[in-house]
Amino acid sequence: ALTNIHLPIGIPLDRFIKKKQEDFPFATGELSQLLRDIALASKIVNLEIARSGLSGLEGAFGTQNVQGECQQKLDILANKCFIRALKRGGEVCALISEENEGVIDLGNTQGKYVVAMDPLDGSSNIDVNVSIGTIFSIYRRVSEVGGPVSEADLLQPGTKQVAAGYTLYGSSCMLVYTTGNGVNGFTYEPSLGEFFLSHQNIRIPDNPTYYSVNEGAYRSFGADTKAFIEYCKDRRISARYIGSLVADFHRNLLKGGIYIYPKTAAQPNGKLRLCYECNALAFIAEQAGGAASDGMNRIMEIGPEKYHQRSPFYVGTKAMVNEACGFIDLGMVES
Ligand code: P6P
Repeated sequence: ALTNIHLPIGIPLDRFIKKKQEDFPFATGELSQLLRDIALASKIVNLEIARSGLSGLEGAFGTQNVQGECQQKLDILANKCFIRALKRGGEVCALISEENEGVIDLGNTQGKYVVAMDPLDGSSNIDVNVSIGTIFSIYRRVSEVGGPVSEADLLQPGTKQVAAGYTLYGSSCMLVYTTGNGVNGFTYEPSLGEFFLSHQNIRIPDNPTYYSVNEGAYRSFGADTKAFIEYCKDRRISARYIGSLVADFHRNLLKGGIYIYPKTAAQPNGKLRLCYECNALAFIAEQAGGAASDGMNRIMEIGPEKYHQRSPFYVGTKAMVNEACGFIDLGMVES
């Protein structure tokens, strides 16, 4: 009878990273260390979010970030957490963040990697207890190890990502990432202080379960996006929009669906950021069998020109992304 006792806890993240490292014969362990640094910062941010209602960390800090967005206290805390963890870990020489205008040089001249990240996305949802997330992309630096960091290090196309992922601070805290060999999800167990494998080799379902778009902006959408939304309604596809990209993306990744943030007259390039929001989720989506487009091009093939450039974003179940972009290909523009 003992044989049919199922051990509830999967393998810890550290052991999984080590095991996966063996998939890369030339791996020297730096990327593994980098992923552990991100997991550490995620645990700290998770703790601060969970108790922000009690610690006075809710609400605005009173400053604006480079985007002119009012910074929440937790945005700044998360940014500092990740910067400190990556600086101390030593593997990352530089990073860009939604919260900072230019490249942040961490002084790790021997670091082989650079990171693009949104330390806390969806932060308008913090004070109302809605899930929020961290999004990160990891690249190998193109400049000489030991030399100065270059702009080119942080303006690489998404196809050059060596790893990417997100932490979702939700009803449970999950870390989901890929190193180009599939997507795996880890659930945090606070009492043990560890992430454990809970969603092995995630594949995005083909069935079109959800469509996620802010229909409050419907009037400002192009005819193509309107046509796709009508197409979803005709097929009785359920609408789900949390207004927190990581949460909307994660639900669609597990259940099947599409997330759309289209261009509008007011935002001709959409709202989301190519380098530290779209590329990471595009990598995850593709590794899980899905797709990611700006409506015309594969997200990961766009060559970034600016750290904070925006992109229209269609991501999720491949057939849905193709249908949504297909409307655009048909050139269904406003008559
Ligand atoms: P809107 C949050 O600010 C965010 O960057 C994403 O997390 C979210 O999906 C989107 O913006 C929501 O934007 O314009 O629909 O409120």
